[in-house]
Amino acid sequence: MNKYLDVNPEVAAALASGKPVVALESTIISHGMPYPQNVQTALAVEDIIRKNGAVPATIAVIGGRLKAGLTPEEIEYFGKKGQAIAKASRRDLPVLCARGEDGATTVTTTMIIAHMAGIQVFATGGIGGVHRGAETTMDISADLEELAHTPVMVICAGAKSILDLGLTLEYLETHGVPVIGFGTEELPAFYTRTSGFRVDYRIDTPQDLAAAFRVQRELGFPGGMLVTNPIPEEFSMDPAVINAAIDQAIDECREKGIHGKATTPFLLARVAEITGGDSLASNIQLVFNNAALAARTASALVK
Ligand code: PSU
Ligand code: MN
Repeated sequence: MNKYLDVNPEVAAALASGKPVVALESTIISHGMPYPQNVQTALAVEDIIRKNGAVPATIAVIGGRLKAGLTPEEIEYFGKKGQAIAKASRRDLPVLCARGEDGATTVTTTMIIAHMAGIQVFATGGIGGVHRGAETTMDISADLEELAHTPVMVICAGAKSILDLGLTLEYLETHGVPVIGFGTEELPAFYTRTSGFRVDYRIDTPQDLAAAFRVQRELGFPGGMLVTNPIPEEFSMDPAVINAAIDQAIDECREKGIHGKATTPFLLARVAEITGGDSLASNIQLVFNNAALAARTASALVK
């Protein structure tokens, strides 16, 4: 086991006895939603994973330790500190660990720590990707690179159209990452079930997701798999409303000259503000939906 890793006892016991475990990220708590809904959602997601037969492992960096499995108190701490916690991507881990600091794990670092702990399935809301205008800014999320290298299945609701979804799919294709639609042929766009872009494969059951992931391991391929699970119909948003909010947020981001790791948190917060509680309610529901699918898939994988 890695000397910087702490696996929470319940998670360690589940892994040792071959029980299903689902990883969860902490940037969605600190940077993805406002307090207190972020904490309520994170705790509710853990409950949903348990009700669907798996053990949750929320992942974060605390005092320079890589944590697989947080206590409710630690989740509250991340939620309350919010954006004051450093957003930790792959490049941040060496210095954060050396200094004994805290970090909120993105999809990238959650995959890294999940893999170190032996967790294969990870549920979240949306992933990072190729930003609009990346032809000139070169802003491409490290999440895509991690999917190419680290063998974890990431179950999300697609990506928000704060990104260039077409270029994001091109990048994933180049790097050999299978993009699966759960019950759909189309890439979902987080708040909406459709995007106009097709996924590589449609898979309809957790058992078939588990089978494809198992073969990826047996082939000896290093990378992960991206499962995109559309938001339930009743919570999906009007594309016109959400796209107008996203366009406005991107304009403001450019005017303010925001760049680098601050871009995604700024866009997420502005879209949530512009659309009010509606987008937050949708965001929470799609995370619940992904957590349930992840728990069922992790269960199928250990069978
Ligand atoms: N997209 C969302 N919600 C999120 C994020 C992205 O819809 O919470 C977070 C995730 O933690 C993701 C990170 O891994 O932002 C990507 O940041 P960047 O674009 O800076 O790589
Ligand atoms: Mn970026």
